[in-house]
Amino acid sequence: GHRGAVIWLTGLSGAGKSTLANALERVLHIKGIRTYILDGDKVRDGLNKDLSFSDNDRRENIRRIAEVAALMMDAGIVVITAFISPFRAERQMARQLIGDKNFFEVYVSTPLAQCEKRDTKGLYRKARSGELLNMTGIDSPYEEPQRPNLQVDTTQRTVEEVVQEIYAHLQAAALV
Ligand code: GGZ
Repeated sequence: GHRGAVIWLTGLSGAGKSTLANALERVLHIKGIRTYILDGDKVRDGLNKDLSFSDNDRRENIRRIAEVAALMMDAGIVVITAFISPFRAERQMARQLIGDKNFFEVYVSTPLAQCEKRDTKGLYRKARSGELLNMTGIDSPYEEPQRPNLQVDTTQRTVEEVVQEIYAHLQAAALV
């Protein structure tokens, strides 16, 4: 089989990370590539049940996810992670743990205004009204990647177009 890799999506809540992860997985499956998506819904309800959205718990969240992704990659799986992962230092730590040549960081840079307009889960509204604390982009920081492997914005383009672009870059990097 193919070798493993980690495709690390980072960006605000509502930026489109999970949607892109799922669409990318479909494209990779058609090519016969084994994948696994790690995202908040699965991981924060299970492995990381004990973690909040404080800065320190977000760091621990990402540390554990990076470790799990590294193990799955060693099993030959192409892992797609979809976490806000707001801190540069932890994303850098993940890159080092996984190995630069196996790690592909995609910054899903949909602007806050657009994410807030979508507000799929009503979290931004709650954060604005003070009902929800520590919301990324409102009262909790997001450190933009300075040199991601790829930056994509889903505002002006379809999910399929963006996924084709990601796939082309993964191929160019010999990751898939
Ligand atoms: C950010 C929050 C928060 C706060 C709940 N801040 O859009 P979603 O709902 O489905 O994805 C968000 C998810 C973020 O979890 P992560 O594990 O990706 O975050 S981090 O990498 O920073 O640890 C959002 C929901 O959880 N959510 N409260 N306060 N997002």
